[in-house]
Amino acid sequence: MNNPTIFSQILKGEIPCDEVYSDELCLGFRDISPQAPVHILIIPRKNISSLKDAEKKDAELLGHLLIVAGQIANKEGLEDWRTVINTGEKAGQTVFHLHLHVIGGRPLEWPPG
Ligand code: DGP
Repeated sequence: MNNPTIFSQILKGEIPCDEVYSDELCLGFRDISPQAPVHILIIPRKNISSLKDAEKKDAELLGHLLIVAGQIANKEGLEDWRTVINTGEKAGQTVFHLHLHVIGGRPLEWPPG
């Protein structure tokens, strides 16, 4: 069973967010602690803790999140951007509701820290 997180509360409207996108499958909003001029999170409405817990039946949903990432980046005027999914604590995941970061608006280094 997946524990509810702060993102569940955002989805329910219990905690406000700076929303940039919404549809029946996902919500996009600005990160509270932006690491670049554009830093947006896309979260599925379905409570999946992390990519470790995604199942084959989630394939269409996961594909949808990527398509939405491109649409949001386009709307934000980004020509180049990075999509990140941190999976697990040692990879930097702090909120255990699957989410995709869309980061851009400045040059991004590689490899990440
Ligand atoms: P990660 O480290 O990949 O689990 O990313 C979690 C992100 O969520 C982190 O960049 C900060 C952001 N975040 C945490 N709490 C909130 C919140 O209440 N509102 C918003 N907008 N972002 C949040």
